[in-house]
Amino acid sequence: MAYDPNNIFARILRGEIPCKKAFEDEFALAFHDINPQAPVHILVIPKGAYVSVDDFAAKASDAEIAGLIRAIGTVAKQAGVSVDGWRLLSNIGTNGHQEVPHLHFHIFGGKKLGHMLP
Ligand code: IU
Repeated sequence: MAYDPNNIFARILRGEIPCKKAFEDEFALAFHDINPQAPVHILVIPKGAYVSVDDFAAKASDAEIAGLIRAIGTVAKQAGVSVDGWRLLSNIGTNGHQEVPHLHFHIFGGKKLGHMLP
């Protein structure tokens, strides 16, 4: 799938649409999901234009990959979910039910989560 530069998360990155920011550095932006599915539900996205994990793994630099993973760890720690545990999820493509075509990781936490089954 080609990257659409006008997808909603690209527009959030450009500051055209507001978000409830949780964290930002040179590699990543994190913001609270508009429709939270858990007491903590934060999305972490790379600053680069990548559709999904597939695209990111194929094209991103090692620095971008390390930066995004480190940002995820920082966000989880700052959100206070690291002690009791949390879940990291990325939906990919049609079968994965990905709605927004800019790579994003969901951080869920703040309660005992149910088992995750397809
Ligand atoms: P998905 O993994 O692509 O299915 O998840 C997209 C998420 O983006 C979903 O949880 C939405 O609630 C969330 N979201 C958002 O936080 N802000 C928005 O403006 C839009 C979607 I559109």
